[in-house]
Amino acid sequence: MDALAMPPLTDLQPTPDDILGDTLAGLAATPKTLPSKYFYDARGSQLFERITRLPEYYLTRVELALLEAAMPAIAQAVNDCPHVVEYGSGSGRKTRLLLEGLVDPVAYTPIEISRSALLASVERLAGEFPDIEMLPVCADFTQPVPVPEPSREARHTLVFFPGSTLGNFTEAAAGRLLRSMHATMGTRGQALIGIDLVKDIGTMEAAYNDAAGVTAEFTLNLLARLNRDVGSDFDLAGFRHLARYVPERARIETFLVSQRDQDVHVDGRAFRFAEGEAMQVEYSHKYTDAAFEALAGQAGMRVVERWNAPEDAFGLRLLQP
Ligand code: AVJ
Repeated sequence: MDALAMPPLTDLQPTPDDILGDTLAGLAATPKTLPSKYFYDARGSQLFERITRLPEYYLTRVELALLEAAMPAIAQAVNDCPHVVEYGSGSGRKTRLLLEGLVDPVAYTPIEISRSALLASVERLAGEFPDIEMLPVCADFTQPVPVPEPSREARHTLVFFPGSTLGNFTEAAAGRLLRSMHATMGTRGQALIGIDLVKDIGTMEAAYNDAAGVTAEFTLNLLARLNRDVGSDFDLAGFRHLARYVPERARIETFLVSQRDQDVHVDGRAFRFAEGEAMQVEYSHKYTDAAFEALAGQAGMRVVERWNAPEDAFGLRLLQP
């Protein structure tokens, strides 16, 4: 595709100052923590793509099959001529199924923190869907995001939030996010949300502890990314990936565990890690119907349709105000 045909990009990528501020705040907290949104630099997005093809990581495979199987019913339940706004669009593999199946989508706005993943996916989708206006936004969607106006008027907005990305947020943060989606889509809008469902612990833990070690590499890449973007001096060999399911909180909790006593320096400040100290870097919440409905309700929305994969391995929910 030539440069002129490339859709205009709204670039609100996190600045080095944003990343530095979050890093300093997280390292000063007890216990230490770093935000999982910074996993997704160019390399992090590539590693995540590899995760989605691992035998243990059932989420993507099951959701893609569910989306394909349920698409006729989804197209019936979703109002015609929507502006599709996707949060955390990544590689856009699920988007293709959705845009193909919906009735006359007018425009597509992917919101993605990883500029390289966003540009690659939108270039591909623009070639496949020449009649759908592409309005990519590179941004951290936990911050207010201005959603572009399509040139042809859409009848309503469909928020698309697959992948159980919602699970990366604590209950309070997930509530804020759903409320901001509610505001984005307005009173006539709808939201199609993918959620991973509570199941046996072995299956869930294996998905975050793959035998090939790709997930460990993905987690450790956060430190490499910070070293590059905020000038920290994390020693990647000094930390180890740990992911375990905590039933009381219905979530996978992922940590980087310090392998020895060590100091890490950021912006002229030193942060001491003890041997065995666990820094929290990601949550992946798993849902029951009751828990998800309560979350939607707190954000002023209700579940109007639900589709589950075989054995309730994964769910898609359609929400309306
Ligand atoms: C981005 C939410 C789809 O939490 O399952 C995968 C990210 N982290 N393996 C998830 C992730 C480790 C993933 N999502």
